[in-house]
Amino acid sequence: ATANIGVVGLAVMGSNLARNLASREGNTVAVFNRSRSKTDELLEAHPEAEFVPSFSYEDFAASLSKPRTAIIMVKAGRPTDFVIDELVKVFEPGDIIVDGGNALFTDTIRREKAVRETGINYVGMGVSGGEEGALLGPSIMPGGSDEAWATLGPILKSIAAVAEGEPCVTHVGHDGAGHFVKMVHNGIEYADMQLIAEAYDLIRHATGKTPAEIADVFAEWNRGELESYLIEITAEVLRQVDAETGKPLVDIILDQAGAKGTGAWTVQTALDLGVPVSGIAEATFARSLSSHPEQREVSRDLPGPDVSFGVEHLTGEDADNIIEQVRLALYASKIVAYSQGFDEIRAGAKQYDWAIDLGAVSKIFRGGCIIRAQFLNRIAEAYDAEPELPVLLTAPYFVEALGRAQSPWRNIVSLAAAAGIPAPAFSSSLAYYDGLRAERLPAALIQGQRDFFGAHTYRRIDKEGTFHTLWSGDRTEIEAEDTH
Ligand code: NBP
Repeated sequence: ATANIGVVGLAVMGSNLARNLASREGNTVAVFNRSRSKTDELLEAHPEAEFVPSFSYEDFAASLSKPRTAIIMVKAGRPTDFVIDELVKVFEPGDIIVDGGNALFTDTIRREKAVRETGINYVGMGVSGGEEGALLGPSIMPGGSDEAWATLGPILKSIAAVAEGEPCVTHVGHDGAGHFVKMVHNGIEYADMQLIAEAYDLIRHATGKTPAEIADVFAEWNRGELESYLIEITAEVLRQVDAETGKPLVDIILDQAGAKGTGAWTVQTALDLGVPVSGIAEATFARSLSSHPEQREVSRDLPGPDVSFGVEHLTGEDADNIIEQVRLALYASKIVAYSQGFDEIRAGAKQYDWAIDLGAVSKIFRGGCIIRAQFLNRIAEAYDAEPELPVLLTAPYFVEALGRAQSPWRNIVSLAAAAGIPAPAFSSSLAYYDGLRAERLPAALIQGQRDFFGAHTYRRIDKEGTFHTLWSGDRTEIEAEDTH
């Protein structure tokens, strides 16, 4: 046994993670892949890394020192179960199996329970940052037991991204907590990307600027409070020219957005938890809408507004002014999206009994991952000041930013509606914000309707108890059993 850590699955993520591990002092990395070719390719391409290759699960286990620690990086779903079954056969109590794939957190809860019965530790671990992150330093979200974290923690700290001197890894909570947080990270990523896309679309329609000119706008924004990886790469994508046609690449790419499912998981889970992540939901649905060409085709001639941007583009100061308004609307909507995402993490922690430190989570999002941004420092500060903060966007810093953005935010949402430009994430964020602020909501009327047709009862603002109006009788009110 010569290796202190192993990786199973040597496709792009696994091989990059293995190289990252091997590049750190003190690590010797055992590697294994189902089909031999990937292992051979990795060894050939990277002779500088001292890997310990194996070609069977038995040899792989024998190559690891105890407690054996192996990170699985295979296709999420059944392949992961298959590899776990094989590792359980060759590992011993006290060893650690880590799943670094994008597992659904409920699968992780199930697997942890089953593996724990063998005495082997099981850790579901979220890894964000794509291929580059895996190689150079991802943001890592491990769940699992404290015992496993004691062995795993130092290894993960050595390979994680570093933000402001701190490694982007924390022990999120037990069993599925890490994969839960990774899931919500991806949901927030969907919302952030959609908001950026809407901002681009609005600027283009309003000013007629070219993608390359709008790239300059995003590059400028990246020097301010919006500074983030996603804003940075947006500028890069908008600047790209298609080699074949000479046109902006963004105009050549088919406008149908794909998805691998983590956004949908975030929304489905939020529905189960009763958490309104409307920004993430709109972003997920916007991708779905884009990917129905047959529906879009038959809808193209539906009536639209008489006036629209594009007839006369704004120029000069007017253009600068609208761009600044879009920037503020984007920032405000982004605050809402992140607030909703952290709300889901809080609700998940409560439901599944995880002790998740939201401040620590926001800190590990500062580097390595796709949503990495300056902004995460503000979130960390908010939770440091008040760990039990019920709504993130009520933290003083965000209140100030939302105050600054008020009229531009409203103006941009109205302009988009008037011009017939879809801005679902911008407008739903504003609606959520106004819903939170409202002194009274029409939910009272809904309770009345529910009581009318289903005797679902209601509570009153002026006294304790549960009530029902005899709608089909003499319409007097009676005290009732609470049936929600
Ligand atoms: P893939 O998701 O494409 O999976 C390919 C790997 O799974 C290969 O090593 C393949 O072995 C192995 N595999 C399969 Br398929 N079935 C297997 C089985 N029954 N037994 C053993 N191995 C099996 O790889 P990836 O894109 O590197 O992603 C790995 C994981 O990381 C996924 O869960 C993914 O969701 C997650 N992730 C990806 C990213 C990203 O940016 N790509 C980011 C974060 C997380 P073979 O060579 O023998 O076919």
